[in-house]
Amino acid sequence: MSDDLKQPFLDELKSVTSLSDAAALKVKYLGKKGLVTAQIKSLSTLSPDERKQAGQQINELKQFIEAECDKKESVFKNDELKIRLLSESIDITLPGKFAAFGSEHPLSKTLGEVIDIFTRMGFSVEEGPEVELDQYNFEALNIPKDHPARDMQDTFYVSDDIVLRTHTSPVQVRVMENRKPPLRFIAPGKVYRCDADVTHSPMFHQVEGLMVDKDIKFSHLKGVLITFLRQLFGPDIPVRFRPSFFPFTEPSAEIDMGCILCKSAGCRVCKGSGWLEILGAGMVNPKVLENVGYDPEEYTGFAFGMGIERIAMLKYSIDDIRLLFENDIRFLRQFS
Ligand code: 2U9
Repeated sequence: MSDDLKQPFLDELKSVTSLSDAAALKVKYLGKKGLVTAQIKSLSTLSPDERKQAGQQINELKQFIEAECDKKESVFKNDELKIRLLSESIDITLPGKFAAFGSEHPLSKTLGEVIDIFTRMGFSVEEGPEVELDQYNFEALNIPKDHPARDMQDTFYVSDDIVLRTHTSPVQVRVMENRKPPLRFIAPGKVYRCDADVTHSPMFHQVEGLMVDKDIKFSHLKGVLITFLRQLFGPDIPVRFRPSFFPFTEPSAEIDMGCILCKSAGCRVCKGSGWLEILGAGMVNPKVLENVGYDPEEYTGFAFGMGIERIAMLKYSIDDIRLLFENDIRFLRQFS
């Protein structure tokens, strides 16, 4: 009886033209209500001998149909894959999509260069809190209660005895309190002063430095700072030292370099003088050494300070400090 089905199946197989046709044909013959399945069910009506023979035949037919349908299915699957691969092929000659690159902020760049120069001269890098005790920000540095630097106009007071540090000098005080000379380090970081115009921001960055040991002299200070400026601005940059005053250094100096914008000819930025003020420095005041428990007869030291915004503005000809903090992408892109 199963042979009755073989020829019709083969006829129908010829007209199969798709994967779904092949699947439908399989269901028609081998599905739950399929033609072959019906024959298998009817086996129970036969005598045991007949059942054995017919069962074998049906089984063979079932396997034959299964194999033929699978063959067709795999042919169509293969065709579908070929079509998909063709339609999804990638043109590797097309230009790629470029991700926009970021760039280092001019302040980070400047700060990085300054730190590199001092580390190459053997200075380590120290940090400290931005919210500071009056004691560390002023008292230890020989800045008395009535000094103009403590004026409410300049200092952000958190409470009577706590301020936002107005310089990174308290870092030096803390390090000196905890260590003995020889010391040679810089203290970079944010500082806060109540001041705002095109060249002043209430938050700005300083790098201060300190070197303390036996027999440290003003000539060491000169050597280190001239070397620093020539590494940062070029080997031919003129440098001059002018006498000045700071409560924490004695003697004190302000250091100028030849104006890089007009090559010392005189311009708007150097106010016609040909010189730019770039650093403050001096020999650490013996009172400050005493305040941290050092014997000023045994140890001497020099200290210096600079504003990173000012250096970045000069280096990159930026005429408004606010440009450094507005994060306007059109401005920042120019430093990539
Ligand atoms: C200790 C002892 C001495 C740090 C110094 C200056 C001179 C200085 C200014 C430069 C531009 C601040 O950012 S600015 O406005 N700094 O002129 N700073 S000497 O002297 C110290 C610091 C700590 C214990």
